[in-house]
Amino acid sequence: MRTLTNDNAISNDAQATPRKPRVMVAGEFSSGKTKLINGLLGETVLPSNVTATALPPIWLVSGDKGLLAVDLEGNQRPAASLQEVCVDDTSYCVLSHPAACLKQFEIIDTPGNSDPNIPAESWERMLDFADTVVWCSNATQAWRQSEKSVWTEMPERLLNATMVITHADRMTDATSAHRVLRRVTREAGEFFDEIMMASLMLDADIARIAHHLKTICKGLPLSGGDRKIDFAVAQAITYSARSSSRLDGIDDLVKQPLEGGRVSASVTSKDLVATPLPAASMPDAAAIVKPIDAARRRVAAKMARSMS
Ligand SMILES: Nc1nc2c(ncn2[C@@H]2O[C@H](COP(=O)(O)OP(=O)(O)OP(=O)(O)O)[C@@H](O)[C@H]2O)c(=O)[nH]1
Ligand SMILES: [Mg+2]
Repeated sequence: MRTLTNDNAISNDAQATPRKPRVMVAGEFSSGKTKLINGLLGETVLPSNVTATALPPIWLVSGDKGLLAVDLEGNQRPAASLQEVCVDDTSYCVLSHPAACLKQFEIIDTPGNSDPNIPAESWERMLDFADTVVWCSNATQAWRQSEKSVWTEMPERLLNATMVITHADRMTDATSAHRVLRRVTREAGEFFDEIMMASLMLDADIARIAHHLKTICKGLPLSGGDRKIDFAVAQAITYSARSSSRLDGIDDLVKQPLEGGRVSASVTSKDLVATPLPAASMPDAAAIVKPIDAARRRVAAKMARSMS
């Protein structure tokens, strides 16, 4: 084990610079949370499509590659790989990585809120740390009742959230995609500042989401609770080209270019109103953005004032 150099703003150093914004990625089981995060990181850092074994929440911070596990009492210990982490007695893992986006904001990957293998408490406990939430919902069954139940209980300070309707490439045509988008905007609009539809198989859609996150993180009130992480105990990680198990995760770093999807399906709500779309193709336009309503702006401004 070696001590990691760490440019993570959450550090043991009380004199450290103000911490970075934290984006928690949550949503239904298998909705694409981890796929989105790997896309933002630019490589397959986390194991996606893990069905056999559950993983605890994973908090990604900027720094040399390293991993530690935090137990339910808050004790930290080094971990060599995600494979050795037991979900039952781990509150969350902290994984440091030099990806560019982590220099601007931290990301918290969470188990699916509807995952039958993991209690809801496992992801809900991470809400306290989050400054904003990206909620992934699969376009083929977007905004289920279980999602609405979660959001009706969401703390007010996190109603600055973004919804990403994933699997847009599974939509058969533009008309169906727009129908889903309109319905979700109507039914879930009150909970989200922005609603985007995207195929996570497309670099362009990932780039659009990354741009959106960088933009919102610039003025984001840091309302999440504090947490000091002692990186001196983190286990340094060596990337290997091959993995002995698909749960190795960060040891399983075969660089994978994002696959191409059939359809690019990020569109703006403005497009929906103003631009008739050719029935057979999707526009390669900016993400769907629901205008932030004035009340939300007031809450955000109030929070910013109270934090300063
Ligand atoms: N076609 C398509 N497949 C996607 C998309 N997003 C995710 N997937 C696939 O959906 C599966 C589940 O993705 P994950 O990223 O593991 O989903 P998750 O939300 O992290 O799942 P849990 O952590 O198990 O709840 C994987 O096989 C992904 O490759 C998308 O936009 N389009
Ligand atoms: Mg996942």
